[in-house]
Amino acid sequence: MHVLVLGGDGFCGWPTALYLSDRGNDVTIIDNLSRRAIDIELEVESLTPIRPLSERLRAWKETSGRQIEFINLDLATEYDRLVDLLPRLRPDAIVHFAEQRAAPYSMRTPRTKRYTIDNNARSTHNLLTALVATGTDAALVHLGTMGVYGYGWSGSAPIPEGYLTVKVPTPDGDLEREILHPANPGSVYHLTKTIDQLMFAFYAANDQLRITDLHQGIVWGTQTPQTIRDERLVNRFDYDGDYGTVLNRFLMQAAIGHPLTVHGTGGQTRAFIHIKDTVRCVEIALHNPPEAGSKPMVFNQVTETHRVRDLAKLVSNLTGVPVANLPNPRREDEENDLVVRNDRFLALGLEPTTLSEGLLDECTHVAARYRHRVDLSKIVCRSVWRAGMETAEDLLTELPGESRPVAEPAAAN
Ligand code: NAD
Ligand code: USQ
Repeated sequence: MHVLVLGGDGFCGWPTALYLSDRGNDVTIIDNLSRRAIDIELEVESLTPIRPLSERLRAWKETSGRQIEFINLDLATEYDRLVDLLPRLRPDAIVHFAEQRAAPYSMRTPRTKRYTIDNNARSTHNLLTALVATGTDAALVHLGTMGVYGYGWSGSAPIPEGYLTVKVPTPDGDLEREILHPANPGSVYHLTKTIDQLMFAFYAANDQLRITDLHQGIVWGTQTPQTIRDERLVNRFDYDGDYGTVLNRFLMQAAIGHPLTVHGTGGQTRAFIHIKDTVRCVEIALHNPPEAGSKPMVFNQVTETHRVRDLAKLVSNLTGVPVANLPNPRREDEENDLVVRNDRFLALGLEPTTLSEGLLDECTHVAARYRHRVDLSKIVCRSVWRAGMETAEDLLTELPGESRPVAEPAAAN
């Protein structure tokens, strides 16, 4: 297949591009490198020293013998160029990762709220319009989020894969209808993914586009069998308060001896997936597109759920690093349960990689290796959901002398 990977320079997109290339597909990355520009804006860098994209692609050619093409294009603003490109590229499939993906960044300022909506909604809509305008019949796989469902809305009922069957009372009796699960976004970023869902529903019905929406949980881990082949292929590792996600942040914090930054009670339950499974799930979705004319297919791309405080306790027990309960900069339920259906990927052969000490070790070791690159002033989350919300001071101002070894379990606080 010829696969376009939109956002292929990012944390999920880069390992996916390499994996699909390794599996014999022709891959073209489209990316405007905006994520690298946001690093400069926030004055922070990936913990791992990611190389410029041209160097990454050269290294991949040297190690695998395979070529990945790159086109620098802004999906949100360069519609005409996209329309010119699609008939030339003639993709069989498109994977769409190209959005601003950090909830805290999306809540940071009025400018970042507006940027997130503009960038994400326009990128997705430009893509859909361009597919129709050029008659490109490619299967589209989009990376959505578990956060479209929100947390706690369905109580103990398992969250279905995208659709809910409801009864609509009418004077003539109840009508049974299948509807998109009600949207309950918890941030402007999550809101963009709920807007994407509506666009997909419309374009699948009106133009018969074949669309799969992957409602992915929080991705953790760093390396995949492809990115580990050469240091120049190393994947991005975000640890800062805006882009770092919870488990990778805890593993990085453990590696440098920084208290684990639990927001509030840590009673938030979230869904997780390892980066190695992200790339496999995308491949499975690419091979199993919906029929033209059917509604978008939704997969819950998650392998397990965990409560934040349990993750902190696990990492603390493994490393001896204490847990710090900080004021929560977000507006979110302090405690929620989460039960998620993921039958579709399991039925299609996904063998889940679940949290294990080995994988936690691997990630902690990556973090320990690059600990000298950590900027301690970027660790505490300071983007608040409403003006005036309390945040914590920096917990450390100097890097502790030595890397913390991954030790036998010790008591957590
Ligand atoms: P990322 O920020 O590392 O990568 C996104 C890439 O898209 C970047 O390389 C960026 O430069 C590019 N991009 C953004 N806007 C663009 C535009 N207008 N035109 C062209 N390129 C553009 O994010 P990620 O962690 O790799 O996430 C990828 C996708 O997966 C996102 O859509 C995100 O919402 C979704 N997702 C991520 C996670 C996670 O834990 N990382 C979890 C669930 C879903
Ligand atoms: N949290 C902490 N301490 C931290 C960081 C986070 O307690 O140091 C808490 C947050 O308050 C939140 C939970 O951990 O309750 C998850 O936060 P996160 O930053 O790991 O994840 P989130 O903001 O939900 O976003 C990430 C990705 C996003 C993706 C989403 C999947 O950045 O792109 O869509 O995970 S999901 O959460 O399933 O919707």
